[in-house]
Amino acid sequence: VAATLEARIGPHGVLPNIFGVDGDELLGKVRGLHIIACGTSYHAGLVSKYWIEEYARLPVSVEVASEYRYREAVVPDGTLFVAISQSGETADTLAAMRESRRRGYLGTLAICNVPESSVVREADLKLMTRAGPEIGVASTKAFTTQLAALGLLTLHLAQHRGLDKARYIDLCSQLQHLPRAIEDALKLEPKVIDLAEHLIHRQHALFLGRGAQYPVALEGSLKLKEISYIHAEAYPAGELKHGPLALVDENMPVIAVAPNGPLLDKLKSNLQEVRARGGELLVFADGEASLEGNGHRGVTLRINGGGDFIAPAVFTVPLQLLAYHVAVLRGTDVDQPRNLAKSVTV
Ligand code: F1P
Repeated sequence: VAATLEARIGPHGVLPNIFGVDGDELLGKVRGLHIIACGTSYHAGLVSKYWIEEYARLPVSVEVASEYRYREAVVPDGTLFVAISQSGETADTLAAMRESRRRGYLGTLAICNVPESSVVREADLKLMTRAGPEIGVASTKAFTTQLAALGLLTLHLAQHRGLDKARYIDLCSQLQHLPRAIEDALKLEPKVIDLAEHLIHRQHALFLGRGAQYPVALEGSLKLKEISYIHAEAYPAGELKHGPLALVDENMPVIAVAPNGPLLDKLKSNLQEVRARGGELLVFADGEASLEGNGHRGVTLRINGGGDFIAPAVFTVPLQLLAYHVAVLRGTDVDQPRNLAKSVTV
């Protein structure tokens, strides 16, 4: 993450040449974004939808490449096509990007980890993540570096769109602080191992999040199913009562990602609904979030989120560690999960 951000934020904010070339002219014309990706990269795109819509006030749609490429999407004028891919060789993402050429986009941007990949070669603008080689099949540092890159893109667009200067500077300093905040989150590992003990004999798990932490809950559940083979689903917490609550009993652990901010009270009432049905709660809570007064008796892990903007990237790390330690305790092959390939090129 430090490498991805390195030399891309100056004293007055995000530098215009974050794409390697000056992308200012193109970015100045952007009136909306279509973000296309698969798997973990798709979840990174979903986080950025919350960021870009809030700070740059531009409409963003995020779609898996395997759907997008086979349907006739409507492309409003001034829409930028964004492909996110760790490898830059995922077949659906590459095909979607090629398909986008005849759909009238303003231009294409690749957010990718491999400079010589097909997706990067074919894009107009390139924003490189600098994660280094991913050893395991399940993406981990690809995700956090994609969030760092998408954070840069968000701030670049926000500046173009006239975000309040003080807020802009606050968001830049949060993003600069991200590597340190992640280092701190890694120190929670011993506590995460204790949490992992709660899941090792489970068949199912339910993840809940709100706002930009909802895609983080999706990613946490994907990591758990990929490497520990526990069936896991993630929902926006407000959707609980629209169906998934029927699954909650004492055999269903519920992992909640609890940000600090306006959505906290809403989440607390969702947790209460789980508690009332005997579900075991594992709460990943911001260090400053007050969880008192909701009858919550589950296990809580306190995380210093480092600010509202970067918190999704910081909370990701203990969720990844949770999946990792559950898998290790269950004895599955963390680096090479069954049935999965690192790069899906067909
Ligand atoms: C997309 C992806 C990964 C996942 C697995 C299969 O890859 O779904 O997120 O971990 O390796 O492919 P990419 O387009 O980001 O390289």
